[in-house]
Amino acid sequence: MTEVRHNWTVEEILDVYNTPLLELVNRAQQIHREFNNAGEVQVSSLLSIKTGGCVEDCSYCAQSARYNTDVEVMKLMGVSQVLAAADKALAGGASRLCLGAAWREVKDNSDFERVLEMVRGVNEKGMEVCCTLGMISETQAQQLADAGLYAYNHNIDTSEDSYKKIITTRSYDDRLDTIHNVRKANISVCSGGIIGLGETVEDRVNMLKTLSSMEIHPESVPINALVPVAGTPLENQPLVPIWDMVRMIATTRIVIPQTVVRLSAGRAQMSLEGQALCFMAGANSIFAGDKLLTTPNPDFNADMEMFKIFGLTPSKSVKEVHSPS
Ligand code: SAM
Ligand code: DTB
Ligand code: SF4
Repeated sequence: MTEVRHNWTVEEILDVYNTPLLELVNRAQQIHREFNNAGEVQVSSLLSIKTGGCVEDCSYCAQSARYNTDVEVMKLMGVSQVLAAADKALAGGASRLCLGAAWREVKDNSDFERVLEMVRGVNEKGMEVCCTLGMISETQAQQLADAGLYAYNHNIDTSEDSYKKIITTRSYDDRLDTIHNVRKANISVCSGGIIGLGETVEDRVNMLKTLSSMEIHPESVPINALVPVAGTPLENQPLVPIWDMVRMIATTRIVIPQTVVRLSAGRAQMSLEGQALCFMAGANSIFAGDKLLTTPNPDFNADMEMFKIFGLTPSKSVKEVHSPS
């Protein structure tokens, strides 16, 4: 039985990342099979409940008010609109709905009350509800937990060093504090990052070092490939080579073996063969639906066809909190 470790060193993780590719995929697949059902993929649906106009300066983001992007600013959706979207996602087979807001942080106001109502409503439909609303306090995390929130997404994005080059309006520690608050409220933690920002392999490895060192590993780790957005400082970044994505997913699977590794943003730019390799490397979750938050994602039916070809089935309700180590 492979041991779940929290003491991986940067050198060890780097060695894993640099393993010859097919050997790396093979090792990740074995570990994946040891810890998880490799025939199942957890499907999440994303809904942007408040879009654009964000005060933060995250260089990759279409929703920052500082950049001139095509995104149309939209104030917080109404509860009934969100519940209708939840019905649609449920009918399509999604077991989780993730509600995203372009906020720096949650404020204690009527908007937050409305989000709590959304969480209660979606939860009552039997779906796992996830939110990604920016920074939250311990009390706010507890309020979300009381409303029935299942998971909270808050990415560390990259290494601490590279973070400063990508975002100046908040610190790595701010990010870690929110993750800590989420954990204290017993909400499932979803935290990962983006590759393709111009970071080095060492930055990627350092990000995995931070995640794998957490006392309790995140129950899910999204790995996003940058979707370059016109108008943002990273608009001209080259697309992430699929081999980098495969390496990153395999390395995540090996160092955080029990987690749900989500093949997140960037799938619209990937071939089916490339995605097959990502699943072989241990990815076991995707975002489905033709839109992520603001950028395109593969069509839902195309994804179901992909699952059929690969012989994968969407898991109805993944219990991500299966006594994590
Ligand atoms: N405002 C909240 C926050 O920053 O936590 C929630 C929404 S934010 C859009 C969620 C995550 O999406 C970011 O942390 C980042 O990892 C990812 N993301 C944003 N824009 C992206 C892009 N253009 N390409 C890939 N991933 C992106
Ligand atoms: C995550 O790691 N990826 C999702 C979700 N968490 C919220 C967001 C991807 C956003 C991609 C860019 C966009 O559509 O604006
Ligand atoms: Fe705002 Fe989140 Fe986009 Fe950063 S990533 S600009 S915090 S919406």
